[in-house]
Amino acid sequence: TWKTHIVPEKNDTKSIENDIVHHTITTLCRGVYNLDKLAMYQATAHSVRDRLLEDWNLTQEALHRENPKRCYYMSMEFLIGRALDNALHCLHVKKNYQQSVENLGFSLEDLLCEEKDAALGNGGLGRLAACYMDSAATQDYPTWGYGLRYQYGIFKQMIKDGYQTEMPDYWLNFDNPWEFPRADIRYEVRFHGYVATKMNEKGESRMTWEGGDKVQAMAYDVPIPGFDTKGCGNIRLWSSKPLNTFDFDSFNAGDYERSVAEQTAAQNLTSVLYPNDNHLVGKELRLKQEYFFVSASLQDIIHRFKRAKCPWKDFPDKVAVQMNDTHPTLAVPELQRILVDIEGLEWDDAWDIVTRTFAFTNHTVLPEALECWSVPMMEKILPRHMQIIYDINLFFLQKVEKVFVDDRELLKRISIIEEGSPQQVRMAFLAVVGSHTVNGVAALHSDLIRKHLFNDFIKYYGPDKFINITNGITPRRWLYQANPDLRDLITKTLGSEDWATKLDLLKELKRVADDVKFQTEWAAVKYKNKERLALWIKTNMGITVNPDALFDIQVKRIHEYKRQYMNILSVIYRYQSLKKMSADDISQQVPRVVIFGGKAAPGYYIAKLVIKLINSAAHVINNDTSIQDMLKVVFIPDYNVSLAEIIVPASDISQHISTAGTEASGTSNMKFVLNGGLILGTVDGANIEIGEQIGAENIFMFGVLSDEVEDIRHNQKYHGLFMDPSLQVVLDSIQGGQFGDPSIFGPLINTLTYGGDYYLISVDFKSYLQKHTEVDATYRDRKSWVKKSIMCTAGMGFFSSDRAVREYADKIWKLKPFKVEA
Ligand code: DL6
Repeated sequence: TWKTHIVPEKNDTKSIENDIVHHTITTLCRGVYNLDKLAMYQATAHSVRDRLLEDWNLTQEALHRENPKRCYYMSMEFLIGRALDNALHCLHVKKNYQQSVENLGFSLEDLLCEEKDAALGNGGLGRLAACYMDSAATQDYPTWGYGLRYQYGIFKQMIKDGYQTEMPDYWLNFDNPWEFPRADIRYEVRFHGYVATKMNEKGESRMTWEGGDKVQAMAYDVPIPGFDTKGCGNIRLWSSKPLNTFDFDSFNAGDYERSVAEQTAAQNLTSVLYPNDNHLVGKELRLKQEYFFVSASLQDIIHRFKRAKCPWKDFPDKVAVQMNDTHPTLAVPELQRILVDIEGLEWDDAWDIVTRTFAFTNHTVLPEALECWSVPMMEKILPRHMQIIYDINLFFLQKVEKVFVDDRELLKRISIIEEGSPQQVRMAFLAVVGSHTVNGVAALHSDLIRKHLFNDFIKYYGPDKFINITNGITPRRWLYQANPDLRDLITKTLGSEDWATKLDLLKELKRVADDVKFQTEWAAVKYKNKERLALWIKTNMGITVNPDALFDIQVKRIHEYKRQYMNILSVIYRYQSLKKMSADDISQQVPRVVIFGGKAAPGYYIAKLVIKLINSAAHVINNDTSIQDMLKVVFIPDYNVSLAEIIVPASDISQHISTAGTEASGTSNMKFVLNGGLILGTVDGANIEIGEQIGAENIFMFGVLSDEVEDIRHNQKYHGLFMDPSLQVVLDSIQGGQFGDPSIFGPLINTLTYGGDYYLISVDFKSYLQKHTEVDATYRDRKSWVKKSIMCTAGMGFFSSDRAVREYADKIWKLKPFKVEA
């Protein structure tokens, strides 16, 4: 068949070389005389992509033919990272590619570094979406992701004079081999305009949304290879384009600028990812992005549904939509609008379809992250949706009122519309009312949203609508790919690679956790990973760190609730303690390298000051020879997915120290433990379940519990703070100018002193320091430490995103795997 002519069949090194050369000449129009690493990366990537295409086409054809129920994962963020290495592993062709590329005079590892990260996300939420796409593809679930193709991903972070500065991340500078533009898949999306009434074909009166401005959404497909399967998933990203209209009147009148203005505005819609993690900004452009995204995605889903000519009532049997946080919630009124206004269904029938289709994942309890949109803004941009939201709310409140007669306060609390000036639409409430199932992302988090955020809804709906699905991570990227030496050791020990898709098999490692030879091999792998990171730090930052030291890592978005501030305060405390010791005593200490990384939202002043304090402390500490290199501090700039792949395998301990009850789950905690890193953490998010799985003796936990937090805050407010003396000394040293101009850090220190210490650093500081002492003592006993490290990895089966996706498929989507045969 013609298929075999276009898809490379052979994966021997000679065929691979031929394919790479072929792409060099035909795709890139280059010859050997001007072939640099970037061009070689592109030619190699194209040749790998060819090999993926067969699976992609097979999968999509089979889905089209058999038309099983599908799930659509709607997410404004997909933090995918690099694709080439991942694809090579999924296709099991990495070794041969290594050889072929070498035969052509390059090193594959060098080429992998040429790829820019697809950084279309801020942090945990976006990376989770990427892990779930990997697991859905690997387990043959017919699942597509829908998102936006931002031209600028999360900004590049640079550190200048200790401060964060931001540079745009224009990741599409060069040809992107990992996306397929679908110029033929375009939908129109409307904004503004007005609502009118008209008669439909059946003679019924229907609302219609008219006028306004329209833009076009064009599809780009990003194939998501499954591991060990012919199945290949897809993320469809929308890019905004101007409609093919051009204001010739303005042009002819000489107003060229105005005639292109609309075109430019349309294009700008999907230009930039909002760089806020766990924080709402409420900008009009963001609201437009959200509607653009759900409108295009639903048009596409409905187009596919209609091809099979099923009746509308079957829609929820063919389509499950998961809303990744509230960002896609406008899909609820949008589907209702399409069904009632355009398809002519009755309101109740349409609403039944809507609520059997959608499910909603909540990822945060932080008030500043809960999306609310002002009613006037919504009325201006989406006038018909605002009416529909009012109606959804009215019918919902009427039902609630029937059960809770005369409970005015309850109605006010539970209303989708928050009274105020202006009124606001509470998107989380709209998502709850429009969904059949709502889930939190770790056991504690799900309990908290049941008890607080959604408590009134449980009174009305009962508890069953609100479930927990603890997050997971893909073991393919986060161990198999990122930690090749550990991968090989595990595979050798367990006798096969099956653990990569059945992560529970890791528990077999417990058998050898006491085996001295195995421990030695395990420790050697960790050491090598630490050397790899030390080399990166030396090469890129010029700082020498000793791989024999304890590597203590905190990498994540910089946020007050994540308490990087508490970490650096404890580092300063350690430094001061060293300064008080004799040279002999210093030499007896456990050497530490404390590594930070993470971006602060550009407008988040306090978080940016934390970065400055870390860098100022690092400067003083790293240049103080009197402490004999017993402490080093490193702030790795521009933390991203591909850096995480180097950092995570190198940790001895990592910190996940959010104020109890604030971190919904965390997923980097899972990545570190999977790679044999111990955890120093609070009783928060998924830390708790990690402790349960790996054993309390293998995790260092400290701090107040989530149900104590409110009382403590209340006490602090009325009785003032108690500043632990150890903390006071540290604050005094900053205020005394030991780390540069103290006036810089005034606002940061005030968050503790005058600001009421909302995140309870002063409360947890003492137990935090005690745990650090315990960590040092445990690290001295190398044998016991290595055993703990093995037990960490061995206990992580539960945290595979394969398990999490299976839970979504069984409990929410009612979705079966759909195996594609070769
Ligand atoms: O569920 C993924 C991830 C959790 O692991 C983090 O704990 C949580 O902070 C994060 N939530 C968000 C919420 N953003 N918004 N909106 O990013 O989700």
